[in-house]
Amino acid sequence: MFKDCFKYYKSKNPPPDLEKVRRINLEKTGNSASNFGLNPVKTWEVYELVDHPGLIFIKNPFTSIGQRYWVVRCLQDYSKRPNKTNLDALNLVPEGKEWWEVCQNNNNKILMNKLRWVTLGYHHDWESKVYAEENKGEFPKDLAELSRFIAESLNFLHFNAEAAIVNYYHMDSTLSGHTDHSEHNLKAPLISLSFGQTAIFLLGGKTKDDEPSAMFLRSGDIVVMSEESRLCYHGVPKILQMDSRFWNCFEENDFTNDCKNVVNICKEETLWKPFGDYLNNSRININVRQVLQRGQKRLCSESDEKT
Ligand SMILES: O=C(O)CCC(=O)C(=O)O
Repeated sequence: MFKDCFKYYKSKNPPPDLEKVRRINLEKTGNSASNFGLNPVKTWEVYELVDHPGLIFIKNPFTSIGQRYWVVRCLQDYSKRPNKTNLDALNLVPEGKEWWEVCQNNNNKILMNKLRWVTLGYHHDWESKVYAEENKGEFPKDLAELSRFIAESLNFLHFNAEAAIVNYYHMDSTLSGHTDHSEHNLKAPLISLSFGQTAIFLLGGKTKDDEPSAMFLRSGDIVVMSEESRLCYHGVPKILQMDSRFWNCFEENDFTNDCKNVVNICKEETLWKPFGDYLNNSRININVRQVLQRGQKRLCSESDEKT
């Protein structure tokens, strides 16, 4: 095996496909881990589940301030219109106002607990489970870059974040077993980021008859579903309250980012407090997918199909 591989890369004619070479020195090219609130890639603890090939688990590679950054983005920013949320159908947020702002102004805990999901980029259609070109918003640049950085660090090259579901869980929330199969590109991995309270995550097989494995997803943990596990059943039967507050274990770091106001909130305890209070009883999961095939520019719209 080793010999064959050695020969492959040594060959002059034909030359090897250099895309296959794992880029370990990502810090030296463009974005560095610290731009995303991540610790250096070489310090990451990366595991692949023996019973579930393709299921990659990265044990919290985020710094505390990095965790805070993504939590603030999910609560304060990604929840804003025109992104879609489960609240749209309920008419609870007055026109021209935003959910987080309304909750903070009235200390409205009931409204705060009502946000269950936000969709970004190609919006997930909960009924048809079909993405459409006409049902698409802008995908946040910072989240797209973070996702690409994680994917490339694991040697999944050319990952484009085109759709995401942000799930907001409270202590009694669950997510039933399902597969994520709406994406045209099922070869690209699905990247899942967890913040806040701990989830029990179940990962099964291709059918509901296969017995699932249970694992904890704690704040900062990353799960990548690729290859064989990409189309496996998974769900969240329980959220557990944990004493540890991973987002408060401050270390010295030089976190900077284009979203200066968000970084400022993360560094200033009084500004961070409402976000920390939310997280004490909640979990946030960001689930990022690539929808299109490599080189594909758009989805066929219904009208294209009729012509
Ligand atoms: O919350 C999680 O960890 C899983 C979320 C999920 O499976 C989904 O959004 O499809």
